[in-house]
Amino acid sequence: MMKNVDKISIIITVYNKEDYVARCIQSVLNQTYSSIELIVVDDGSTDMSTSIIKRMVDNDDEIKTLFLGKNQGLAHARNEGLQLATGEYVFFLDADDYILPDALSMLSVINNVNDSPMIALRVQGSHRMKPIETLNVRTFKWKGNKRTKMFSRKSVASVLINRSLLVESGLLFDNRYQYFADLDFLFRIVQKVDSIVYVNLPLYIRGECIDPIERPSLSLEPTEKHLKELLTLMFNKSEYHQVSEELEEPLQVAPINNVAYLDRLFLRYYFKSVSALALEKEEEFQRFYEALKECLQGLQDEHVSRSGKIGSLQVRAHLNNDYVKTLSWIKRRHSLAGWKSVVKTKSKQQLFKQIGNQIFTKLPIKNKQIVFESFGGKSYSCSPRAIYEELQRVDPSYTCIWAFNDPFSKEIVGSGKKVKRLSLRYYYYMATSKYWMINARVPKYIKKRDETVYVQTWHGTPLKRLAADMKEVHMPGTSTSTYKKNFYEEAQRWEYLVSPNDYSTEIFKRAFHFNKEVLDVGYPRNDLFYKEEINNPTSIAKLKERIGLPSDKKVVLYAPTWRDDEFYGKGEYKFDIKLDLFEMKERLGDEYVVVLRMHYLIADNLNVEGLEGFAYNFSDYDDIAELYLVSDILITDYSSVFFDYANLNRPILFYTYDLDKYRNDLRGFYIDFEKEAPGPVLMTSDEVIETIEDIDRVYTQYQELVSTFNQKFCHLDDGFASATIIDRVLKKKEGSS
Ligand code: C2G
Repeated sequence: MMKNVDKISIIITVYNKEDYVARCIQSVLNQTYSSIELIVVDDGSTDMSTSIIKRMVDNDDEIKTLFLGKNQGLAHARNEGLQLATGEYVFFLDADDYILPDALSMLSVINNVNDSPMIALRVQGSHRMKPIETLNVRTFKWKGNKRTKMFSRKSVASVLINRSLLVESGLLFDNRYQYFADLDFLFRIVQKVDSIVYVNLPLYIRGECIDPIERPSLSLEPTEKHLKELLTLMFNKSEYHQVSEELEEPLQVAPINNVAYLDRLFLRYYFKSVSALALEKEEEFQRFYEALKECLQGLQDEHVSRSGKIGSLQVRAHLNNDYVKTLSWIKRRHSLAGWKSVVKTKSKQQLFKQIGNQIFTKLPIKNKQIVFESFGGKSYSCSPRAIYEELQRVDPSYTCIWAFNDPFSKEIVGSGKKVKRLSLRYYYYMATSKYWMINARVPKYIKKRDETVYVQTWHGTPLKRLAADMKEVHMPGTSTSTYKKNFYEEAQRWEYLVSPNDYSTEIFKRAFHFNKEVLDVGYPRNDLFYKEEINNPTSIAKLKERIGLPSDKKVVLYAPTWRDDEFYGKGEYKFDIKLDLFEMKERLGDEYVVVLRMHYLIADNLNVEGLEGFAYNFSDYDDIAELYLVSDILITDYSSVFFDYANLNRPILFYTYDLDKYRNDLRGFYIDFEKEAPGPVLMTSDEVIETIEDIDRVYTQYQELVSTFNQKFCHLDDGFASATIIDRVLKKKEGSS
């Protein structure tokens, strides 16, 4: 019976959670429910967690803390916390999670909750937070076999448990488990309760794992780490049958089919994670082969027979100890799953993917064939273009393929072929080309063969934090850990990574976890600035005329970046121009025109009505490098464009109206922006206009900063980056193949 005066012991277990633990403890301190006993168990943290805990509890006698000298595992830490608990209820809270301020007081007034010995709260990922509809609180009573719903999260955190249940039965967490200690505990405890109340209110918030590579949460650890424990669970299966005779007053509970649940869980694991292990790390699979067989022997037939035809054949081969056949069924199941999804989804894309990955990748690879792609097929631009054009000049014998979303609208020079990205032909070229020269990520569903040499040119010197260096990711449709894990896996596919300067090399290696060959040769896309035949007043004047800009006006290029948290959907971002273009026209229009260049992720169509002859929308123009050449001044914000533009030694203004938010909440920066920016950092449209009116004087003031900046960021750019990359990648490889 939970009454609103019952004391709740909240047990927070912490191991190396310096990024989250303060938020977690604070969420308990903020509770509006009054009768709380907070217990913090620090399981031998070696990071700042210990000092953060000490600072937060700071001589508060009400808070119980336990600092275990060395890390002894979650089960042990939870047990230690239980020893200190005196409340009617215990509630486990993991240090990377937190609860909303009214979580416990709300529970105490919800009807159904009152008579339940176990109360489970709905858990919500912090990146999916929606406002809470308190009026529509729904509770469900899980009785009988419905109690197995309790297992789905495999965690005891977020559940209130009547402590007398634990005291009477002496139930503790089993130290042998690191990953499955909670599940083992739940298997045992659900046998001791008639029903569990589930409160469908997202009061328990699961924090995101912000470093899934170096410090993964338990669930993100690789299969081989979990597997040993899952096998132990399976070998102890008989223990989960026993109903609670050790209770003083045994409860009248209907038997619960823990074993069936465990068998199903095991099979799911066997067909998914274990099969993936067999395909990716066969030696690990071999190591567990015998133990897996023993577990399969203990399964009830009905579960196996529900595994589909090939699944059953795989199990049979495994039971017959036929390793070769088992592996071959795993491979067939894997390939068949792809074809099945083609049939199921009836999607052309799925079909192309399947033909590409399963068939084309078995064709011979063509050593003199290269796929080029920029910004996911959006443009003919950036470093892939520069390398391509140089290759056309020095060795046109290569077959070059350009991937575009809309190939008909693109014009390329030389003998390259255009192909529609994600078409069947595209999959063919991706599968059979020896080289990929690409400036952004390639979706992981496009298989890369071991023989393919993937040259990642990337697309900018980083100012804003990248990949693993970002804290929480605020982009739509992804969680922090998925984003970073995908990024990590992508970067592991690169054979070469192009770097524009030493500063980027250091960051790239760390943020991408990249330890293959860095081509630290400067940016191919900047080569043109150093080519006299391109970067001279006559050629620039011609270019200006060709693209439709008035020859008698100077050009201000406005090229801002995108905002992670302002979007319509995945990959489609909003941008609201905060420059007062009408005022600009009024004050600068006699001397200047403005070229507006939105970032390639911006989906908004710019409206330049009323600004004809002054503001030109060049957002769809292929290569920004040419816009750099024709412009006299650059206005940007946090975009990497200024690192490239700096090569031209022309004035750069930073219009950073949301600097604090962008730097502190959204991304974080690598440099002391205000100190190192090679131009004035401006907050209002008015300041931007005033600065342009006085540009010569302002630019002179920045000369010293500009030169320091250029030494640091443009020191490798010399006009030969493309040629060097061709030599280092193609010529070397050509020689050895
Ligand atoms: N770009 C552009 N027009 C803009 C902004 C950017 O053409 N208005 C191009 C430039 O080539 C720029 C590149 O896109 O260098 C990357 O843009 P950023 O604004 O720097 O942002 P992002 O795509 O997030 O890449 O290491 C660099 C980072 O990854 C940034």
